[in-house]
Amino acid sequence: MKTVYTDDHKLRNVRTELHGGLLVSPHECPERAQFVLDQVRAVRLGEVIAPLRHGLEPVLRVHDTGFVEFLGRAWQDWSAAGNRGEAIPDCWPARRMAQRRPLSITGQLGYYAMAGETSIGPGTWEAAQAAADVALTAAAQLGAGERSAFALCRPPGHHAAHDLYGGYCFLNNAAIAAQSLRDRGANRVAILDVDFHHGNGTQDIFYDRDDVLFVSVHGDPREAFPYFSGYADESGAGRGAGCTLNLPLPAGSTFEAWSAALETGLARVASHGADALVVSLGVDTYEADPISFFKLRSADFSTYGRMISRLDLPTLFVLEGGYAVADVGVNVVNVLTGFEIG
Ligand code: 5XA
Ligand code: ZN
Repeated sequence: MKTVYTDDHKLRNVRTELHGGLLVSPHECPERAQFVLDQVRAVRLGEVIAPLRHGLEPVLRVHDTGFVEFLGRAWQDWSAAGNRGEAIPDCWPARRMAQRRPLSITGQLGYYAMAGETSIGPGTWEAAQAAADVALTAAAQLGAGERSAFALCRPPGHHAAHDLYGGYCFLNNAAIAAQSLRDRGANRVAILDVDFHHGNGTQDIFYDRDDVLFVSVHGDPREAFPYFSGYADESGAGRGAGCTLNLPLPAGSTFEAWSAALETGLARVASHGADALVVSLGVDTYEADPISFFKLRSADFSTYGRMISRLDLPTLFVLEGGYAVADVGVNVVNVLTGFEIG
């Protein structure tokens, strides 16, 4: 399996994350990608190739133009306004407030943010663009006849909605890639999100569509971020009715419960009749992950890689979360090698 990777992810290296009432060193840090890359090389997964630049056109197939323009200038506007720290919002358009984009950059951060932990710094936008390019280049590998490809990208993407950032995500790499597969001729695409957190952004982007199925196994949003998305009764709307499947699980869930939910999700993917599968590959389901509450062990990641492989679909893996930094590489690559062994 080829891996698409660029050092440009290091351009996002913010100092702060709002966590537990403190500004801490971000869980989503450059070392994560380095551990994954090291493990890709250690097991000789396959060639590591650089992404091609795709520009903004494929990004704008799933994201709002005003949102993308905001991301492109947020850091400059924030600095020019005289702020000395990294850019974080402090006010949101909550219930019964005006849903209007303010002129103030601080107001715009609140307008476009779905969460407050995600600081914007110098290089955030450039890294987000590079991550989208990684996902698009990996998707093109499937178009070129590869059975699978791995987009080793950060920042992650699955919380980024049509016009929202947050949860460490800016551009939705998996959604951009899925749309590109559709635009390259796939009639139906399925997205399987195995990250611990619900992929609210991916769900949002495809919620009323029947050509892109979204299936997610995640921590019950009554107890887990993103709290306001990922309930079992969210199942799609309009033409997309029945094309979203949420499988929330309680705190402490082990691989037994998790893999049973995955089987349900895989059966739904199979019945969708997809031409290609995109896996939002977060490994924060790991028992030692610092911000999650499932109990998967490293060997379980190989097992479920094999389970996904049985769908026998061209499959694109896109890196999402996973923060037990030293183990993140082993767990990600266990999924990929499990998939390859089949
Ligand atoms: O998959 N999403 C994440 O891992 C980010 C969670 C952010 C929690 N504040
Ligand atoms: Zn996550």
